[in-house]
Amino acid sequence: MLLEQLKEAVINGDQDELKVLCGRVLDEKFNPVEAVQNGLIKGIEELGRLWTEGEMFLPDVMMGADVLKLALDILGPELAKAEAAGIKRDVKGRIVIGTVKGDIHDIGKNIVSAMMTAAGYEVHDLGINQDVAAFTEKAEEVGADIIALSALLTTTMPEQKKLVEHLKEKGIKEKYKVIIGGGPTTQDWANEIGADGWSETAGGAIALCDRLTA
Ligand code: B12
Repeated sequence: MLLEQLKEAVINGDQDELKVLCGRVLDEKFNPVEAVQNGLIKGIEELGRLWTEGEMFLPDVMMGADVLKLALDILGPELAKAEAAGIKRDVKGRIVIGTVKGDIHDIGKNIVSAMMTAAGYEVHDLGINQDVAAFTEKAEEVGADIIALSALLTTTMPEQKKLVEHLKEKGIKEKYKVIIGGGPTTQDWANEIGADGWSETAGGAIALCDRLTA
């Protein structure tokens, strides 16, 4: 019931309801990992599906993403405690993610980033308009396993290629798996630039990360 309500709150983009439900998760000592994985994420997945099928509009997706982010902020400390207590939440790997230089689209990236966090990854989100050096420096600093690049414009896709080249030039490509995504990108583009993976959806991005870090 609570899981279903969490899912609905994301779909409806209902922040007030979400805050009440997160309060219940905390008060009733409901497993926070369960709340994220089988409640909130189900909501954003459903919203993404409805949006793809034209049954919801983009602002609905944005509101859902905001609600999901808010929930992760509220439940964050509990998720960390669950991890400390050994409740099934291993940090599966470290990911540096961001939107490439020249590009300010971040809705999809934020969804992917939130879902990566919820799926158990340690995520370092650089935000928008980030050059290749920023990705590389952060990845070196935190010992990342994966560098994830979002690009929504055909004019900014070349930044994804530049990152792979930059890593090769520095002789550190082997240390990282590079994954890419965003509207105009394709598996062919990923192959062409030597990226390690591509996904069209946020759910697919998690499956991809799981494969690459297995
Ligand atoms: C919202 C939007 C904006 C907003 C962005 C707000 C924000 N905070 O992000 C605003 C209004 C600011 C904007 C600006 C512009 N936009 Co715009 N925008 C869009 C729009 C309508 C939706 C994009 C979106 O958020 N989709 C929803 C999310 C959920 O989908 P997504 O980003 O694709 O992400 C999913 C997957 O791709 C994947 N994914 C995403 N990132 C990653 C990363 C990894 C690693 C992985 C594995 C997967 C993954 O998972 C996500 C979830 O499933 C699109 C049209 C469209 N239908 O896509 C145009 C669009 C992207 N914009 C476009 C353009 C041209 C612009 C502008 C240049 C317009 C202008 N002349 O100023 C500027 C560019 C500014 C800049 N420098 O970046 C064009 C791009 C054309 C092209 N192919 O180059 C589009 C396609 C519209 C069009 N049909 O012409 N835009």
